Amino acid sequence: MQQLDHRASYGETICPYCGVGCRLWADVGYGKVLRVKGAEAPANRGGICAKGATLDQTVDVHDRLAQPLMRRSRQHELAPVSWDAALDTLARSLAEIIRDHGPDRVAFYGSGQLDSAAVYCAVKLFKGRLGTNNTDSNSRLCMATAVAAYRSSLGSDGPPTCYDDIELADTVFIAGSNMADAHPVTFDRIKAARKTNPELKLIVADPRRTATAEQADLHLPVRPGTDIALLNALACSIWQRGGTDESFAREHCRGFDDYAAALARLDIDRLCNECGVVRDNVERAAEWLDASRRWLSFYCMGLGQSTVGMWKINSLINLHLLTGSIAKPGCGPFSLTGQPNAMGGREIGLLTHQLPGYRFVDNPEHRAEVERYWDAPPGTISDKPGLTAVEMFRALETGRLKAIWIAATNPAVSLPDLHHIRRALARAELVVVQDAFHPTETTRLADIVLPTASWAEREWVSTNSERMVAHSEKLVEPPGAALPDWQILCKAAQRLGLSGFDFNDAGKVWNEWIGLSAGRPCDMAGMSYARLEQNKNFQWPCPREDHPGTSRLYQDGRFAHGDGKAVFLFRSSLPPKEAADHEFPLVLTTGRVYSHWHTLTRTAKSKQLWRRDSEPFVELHPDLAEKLGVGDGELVQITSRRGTVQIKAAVTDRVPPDVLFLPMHWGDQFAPGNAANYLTISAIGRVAKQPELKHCAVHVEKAHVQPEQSPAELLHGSRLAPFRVMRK
Ligand SMILES: Nc1nc2c(c(=O)[nH]1)N[C@H]1C(S)=C(S)[C@@H](COP(=O)(O)OP(=O)(O)OC[C@H]3O[C@@H](n4cnc5c(=O)[nH]c(N)nc54)[C@H](O)[C@@H]3O)O[C@H]1N2
Ligand SMILES: Nc1nc2c(c(=O)[nH]1)N[C@H]1C(S)=C(S)[C@@H](COP(=O)(O)OP(=O)(O)OC[C@H]3O[C@@H](n4cnc5c(=O)[nH]c(N)nc54)[C@H](O)[C@@H]3O)O[C@H]1N2
Ligand code: SF4
Ligand SMILES: [Mo]
Repeated sequence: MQQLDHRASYGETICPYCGVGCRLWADVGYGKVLRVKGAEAPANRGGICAKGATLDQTVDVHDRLAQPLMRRSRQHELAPVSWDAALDTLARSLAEIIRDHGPDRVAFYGSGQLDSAAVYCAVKLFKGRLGTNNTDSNSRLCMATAVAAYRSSLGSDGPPTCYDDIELADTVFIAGSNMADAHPVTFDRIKAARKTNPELKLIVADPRRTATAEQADLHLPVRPGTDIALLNALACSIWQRGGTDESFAREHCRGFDDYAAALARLDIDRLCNECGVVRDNVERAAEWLDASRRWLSFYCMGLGQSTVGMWKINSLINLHLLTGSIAKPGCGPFSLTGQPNAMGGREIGLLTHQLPGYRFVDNPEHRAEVERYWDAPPGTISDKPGLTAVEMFRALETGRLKAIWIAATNPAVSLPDLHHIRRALARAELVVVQDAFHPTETTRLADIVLPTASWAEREWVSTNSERMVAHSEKLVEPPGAALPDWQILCKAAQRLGLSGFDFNDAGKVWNEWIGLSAGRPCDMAGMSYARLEQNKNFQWPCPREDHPGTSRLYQDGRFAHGDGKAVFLFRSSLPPKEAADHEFPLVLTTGRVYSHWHTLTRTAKSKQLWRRDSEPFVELHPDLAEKLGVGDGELVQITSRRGTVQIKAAVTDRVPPDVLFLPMHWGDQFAPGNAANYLTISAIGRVAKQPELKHCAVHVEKAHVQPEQSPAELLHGSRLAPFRVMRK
């Protein structure tokens, strides 16, 4: 950080919100963050969105957690305690459960918002010391399908592309992503590229006419859950019109003949019928992709949050392999990472089946390598993949799992089927929550709450959507006794009597981790902490201290499978787990708005953001509104097989008549009892185990009961309303 005078200074950090990973300049004075602006950096070139620009309003706020909290029993309220008391109880309870029932009765549920040092300490503690792979993160709700698809199609996780590909592409295909709202600075870059190059075509596949779709040359309003049909129709049309790059498909890929044979059996009209997109538009999109020398695809939760999300993404990658539009500048599949360090979690192994450096728990050599590195006796790391996010909560409800340690995520808002999540947390013997704020929907249900230093209050390292690893400075002191996440994990490990956690700064943790990345696909051995601090960012792989980093993967035409080939994986359509029917005739899809971040613990603090979107709403089509006798702004009651909520109608023809869109942001604190996830289904996919947050069946009617308080009163009044569903 640069000192300007004795009170004022200025520093640089990465934005703690989305995976674009914008670098920000912050003015600091009197120990506070005063102002935030976009910095000149590869990810954002000075750009910033409204969430980033209002970050200063989220730091020094009334509900920052400054001390550990604990309750004596479930009948008592949470009360402040010392770190000693909190860590003693935590360590004693965990040790007892492990002694009596074995390590697989405890779990760590983290997040893509933990920095890399914290992820490393959590993985080392749970997998490498306690011996349980019940070590997952909210990336399971988010990027797990992308991870599984990259691995199966290309041989390893990791987007092969970079932001510089945007200006080099002839066509950009955005599938299941509302970039304009969710990754705005990258979308701005696409808009700017189109100004400079009016020939650059934009295709958007989304059931809704989003702010992103509105900018498109061609919007494909795919019926929710039917992307495989759309993507296969595109493949078939490209193949029929001779757009296949056969030499690439044969030389660099496996499975082309089988794939082509599968395409030959397809009937484009039938597929168009299934996905609800008119054939002319499918043909037009195919023609553009075929005519492009280089095309780039962006995708996010519209593909990923599905029980066949991995298959949807395999189908998209097939299109790149078919046209040879991959492993070259301006080309390739580009997953938009949701959270600021979800990539870091993937690299370091915060998914139940992974170990640091894209190693896997079911691989004996990988386990042995990591055990050696950690001085752990052979056999310490379990060979069984652990419970994933949704499975953890099911296991808590059934009693198979007894303790859960939750960090940097708010599952009492963000997991599907919230009535079930609340039952699960009520049944747990021990719930530890590590957060920067209190109360949140989840801290309220905890036995022990651990206060963390949040953005600006600690230095940290994160990896963004384009594999760019970046260092952030500490700008201000954390409140009270709050500590960085990695330090809390180390202190708890030491209380448990475990070795290997005596790091005295974040740099030491980082330098230990990158040793494990050496020689792996995400090689960061050349990014020592000192080098990162000085040069700010590098893209992996970066194997040596004199290596500049790597902007694109597979440029030599060798993919990460053992034989160097990518794989065509033809996937047939499979319907979502819960189809609309006579009882629940409409489809509910959920997602984000521009102005808010997830469960509102931060963006609700900003007056500007709150003014823009202060209340939850549900988008429904004018024809449906008319049928229900509901006007814009009137309350509707939406019911699924799991719950019912009351929300104001936003009548708009941006959604089709049989689809409702409900933002995920408002939980019980801001809309008691009316969170989107009271309705959603917890069905998960077979391989990636990602829940189907984008699709469930609902019934809707005009609401006849008015709520007692509006969400705005709840926020700006001094008292927060009690939850409707209390723990037992
Ligand atoms: N403002 C803001 N930005 C964020 C976040 C935030 O909370 N707020 N969160 C970050 C995180 S963690 C994530 S994961 C990303 C998410 O970023 P996105 O995935 O872009 O955002 P969502 O709104 O969840 O969903 C995107 C779109 O998927 C569409 N969709 C629904 N069903 C289908 C389908 O079956 N097929 C297709 N093709 N599309 C479908 C929805 O209509 C929606 O417009 O955003 C990141 N950025
Ligand atoms: N219906 C529906 N549900 C969804 C989605 C959807 O599209 N639809 N999307 C899913 C996706 S993709 C995601 S990523 C999840 C996101 O869901 P969550 O991860 O639950 O959302 P956040 O509000 O980001 O939760 C982060 C928590 O960490 C706290 N926090 C902030 N800074 C720090 C810190 O430095 N350290 C610690 N320890 N805590 C901190 C915040 O106060 C907050 O409580 O939601 C998922 N749920
Ligand atoms: S685009 Fe994403 S990373 Fe950039 S300022 Fe906005 S929220 Fe932050
Ligand atoms: Mo996400």
